[in-house]
Amino acid sequence: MKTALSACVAAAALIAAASPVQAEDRPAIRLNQAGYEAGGRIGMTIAADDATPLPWRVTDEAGTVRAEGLTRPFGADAASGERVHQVRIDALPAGDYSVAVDGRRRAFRVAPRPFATLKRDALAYFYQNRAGVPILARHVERPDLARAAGHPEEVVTCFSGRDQRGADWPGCDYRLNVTGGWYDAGDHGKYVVNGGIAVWTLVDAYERGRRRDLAPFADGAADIPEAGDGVDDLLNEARYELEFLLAMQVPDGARTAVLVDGAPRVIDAGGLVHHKVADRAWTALPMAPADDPQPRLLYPPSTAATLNLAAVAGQCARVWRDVDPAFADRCLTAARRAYAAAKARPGLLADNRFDGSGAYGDDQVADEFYWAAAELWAATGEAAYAADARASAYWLGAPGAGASSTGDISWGQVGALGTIALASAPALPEAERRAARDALTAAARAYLAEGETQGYALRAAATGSDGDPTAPL
Ligand SMILES: [Ca+2]
Ligand SMILES: [Ca+2]
Repeated sequence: MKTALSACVAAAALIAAASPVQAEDRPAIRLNQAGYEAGGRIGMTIAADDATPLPWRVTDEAGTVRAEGLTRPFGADAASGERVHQVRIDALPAGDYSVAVDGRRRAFRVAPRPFATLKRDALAYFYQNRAGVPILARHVERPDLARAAGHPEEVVTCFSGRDQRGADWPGCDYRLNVTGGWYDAGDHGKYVVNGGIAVWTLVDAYERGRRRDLAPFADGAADIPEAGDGVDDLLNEARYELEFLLAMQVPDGARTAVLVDGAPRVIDAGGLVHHKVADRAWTALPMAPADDPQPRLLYPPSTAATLNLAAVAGQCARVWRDVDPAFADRCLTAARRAYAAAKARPGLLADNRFDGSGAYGDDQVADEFYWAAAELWAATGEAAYAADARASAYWLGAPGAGASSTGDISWGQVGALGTIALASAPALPEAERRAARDALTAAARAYLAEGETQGYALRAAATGSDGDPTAPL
């Protein structure tokens, strides 16, 4: 390893020595490296200090000029720190082209569906993060991505002992079988509040496809073990996490400690949902899940985790109704229990006090309440859930609502998920569905317009919110 690394460093030094103007040689024509959609608008950004427009020209493989014009000087772009120009081309047919600007040239491709493989890669991410089962070589891109099962029998009890802030936790007298689900991105923890948004997004993609008679992951389309079982593969992958989320719910009558006024207090926690299952202490990096030597523990229930289950289990009750009615019933029961438990305990906020895992703290759970009420309303049509959704500060038209109900989405900002549920649930009153759809359309237009204010046409301004209310750690 060291020898190979040394060789690389030496080679890089040689290249640097031979290229004294390396920084200026960077391609100044920046474009979409995956290609452009045939028939769609083409945008490019040129790094250039010039105050006046520069001529540009697009030629095809035969050298025939297919488009030409002048760049639009944009000026200073805050996100990149560069001064840039922009090129806009209305459309080109599929083919290979090159663009020339100011003595520089760059090749690009226009194709009917240049991003078609992206969704497959995105879904493969979830399979490769499955806990509890071996990741099989036949389902992954390279043999070295296969691995042994991590935490194949995760039957765990509650954290006990002193936390990093000096509070003493008593543990609990029950164990839950929480085998399965997905690991978080960077550690062996399994967290409800980021599992919830991921499940919801996959199931929502299934629903949106179905409304348009599309099934991008019809049974057999994905490279997962459940391909061929008769169920849409998107639902298979989502259910792998959903089963874990359901298992994280505290049984009726069970008692465990939660944080009340900064101190652990034992309560009847039935219906609440544990925030996470994770290692007692941080492990070294890198470490394969199967090699994790740390004890695994349930961490205290939180209102946010409980509402995540209420929302995705409510969505499950609707979507699985004609796929697996028994599972839909199970989801609905869990969703109702979770929602009631969260209403009874609205102030259980996770904070950063345990070693070995991220806090995923979120001190604003009004958006989670809105999301859960919207999903349960969509699932049941019941007036009590409708009343809660309408009474929410996130309800469209409520004072202070607006961007929060339709804007940036993250694990801790889920208001827009509630609005999307309202926009699409067929059981809801048409006027309210229309209001939700109109608000979402307006938000989408605002993101597009925001892109026009950016040198690289990014749909989020350099000074905008990053979506996360708190850091995960
Ligand atoms: Ca399947
Ligand atoms: Ca929140």
